[in-house]
Amino acid sequence: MEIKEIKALKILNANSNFTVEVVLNTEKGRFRGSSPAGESNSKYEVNQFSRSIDDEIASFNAHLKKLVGTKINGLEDIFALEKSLPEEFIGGPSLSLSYALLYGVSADLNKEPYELFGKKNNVMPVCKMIGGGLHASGLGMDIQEILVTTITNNNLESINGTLRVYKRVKELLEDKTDSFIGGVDPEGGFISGLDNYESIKLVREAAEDVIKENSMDIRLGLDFAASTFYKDGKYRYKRPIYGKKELDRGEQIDLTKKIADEFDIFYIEDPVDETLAEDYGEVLKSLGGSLIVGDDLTATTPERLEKVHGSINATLIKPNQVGLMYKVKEYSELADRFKIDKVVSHRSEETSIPIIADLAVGLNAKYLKVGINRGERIEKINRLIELN
Ligand code: 2PG
Ligand code: MG
Repeated sequence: MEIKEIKALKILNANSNFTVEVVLNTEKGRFRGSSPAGESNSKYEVNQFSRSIDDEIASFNAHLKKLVGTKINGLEDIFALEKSLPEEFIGGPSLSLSYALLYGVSADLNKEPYELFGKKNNVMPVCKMIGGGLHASGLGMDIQEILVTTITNNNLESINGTLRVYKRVKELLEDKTDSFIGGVDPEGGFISGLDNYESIKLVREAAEDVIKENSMDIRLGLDFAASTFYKDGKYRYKRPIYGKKELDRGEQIDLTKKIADEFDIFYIEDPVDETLAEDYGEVLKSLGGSLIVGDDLTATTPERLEKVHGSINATLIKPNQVGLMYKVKEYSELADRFKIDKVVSHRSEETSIPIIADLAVGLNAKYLKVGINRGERIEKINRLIELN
């Protein structure tokens, strides 16, 4: 495939902030890649832009002009191009370019994007029910996400079950609170107005209702995003869970165990501060039957996973945390080597391309973490259905 024309432009992401899109023309047509952003970011992830977005795009366009005429024939050529990019473009620009090239190359080879990576797997969605933390502008729970997944080998069945719980959560919120008027966060999670404990209890109740009606195995998850409320050595809850507002490290580990036991939590993401790998390890020791998931801890960065792999048994893969697809692939292979389950994930400020569904399938991830409401999330869910 030859790059005939290529340019970068400013577009809006799904949280009404600007990001970069790369538009590529080849003899097969026009292909677009764009990069998402996060509202709660890890200190270990790359910055999306190294200067103002307008300056970044102007400078990136000057670089892209030099790529016209370049031949890209497969994944290895994309990786080589990534390695030749000046450091200043690593982040939003590099990932948008790689995504556009992934689409262009797969069309050229008459393949689906996931086929460039490998094996097709039956990936199950992990979906957000209720949002809090920075995703709810500090107005809801301290915990960032209450999630639901199902244990089945059929992803359409899984999407169905998850959707049923989501709709039941909505009904229960309507019944039980006066303040709920249907609002959702950028990922499609409801903003409940209930505190942490009551919100988890409500999702448990919704899941039980669906389990009873459909005899499905439905599991609950939490993304604490604990770094967002860890300040000066204490976890500071606005809405205490078991009566205490300020928790030290040991108390947060105990709280995680207690709440996981009480509500049978299967998936536990970032329960402690991102810098405290040994505390993840403590959680893993006592809750090893659940998935202890590193996100802010690991930031899709191979060097981080090398360091902390012993303290988790699952990890998110968010390509824009590292900005380069060759690093994403390296990270994914490293996770396999350490026998760590992989969860490819959306960001709060997504764009509308469904590429992460292809990546989840191609990288042989167990799960795709994604919202089950809002158009840009539904794009990914629908692509998963298509690849079933
Ligand atoms: C997370 C993500 C996605 P953000 O913390 O797991 O849910 O949120 O994109 O804001 O980092
Ligand atoms: Mg997270």
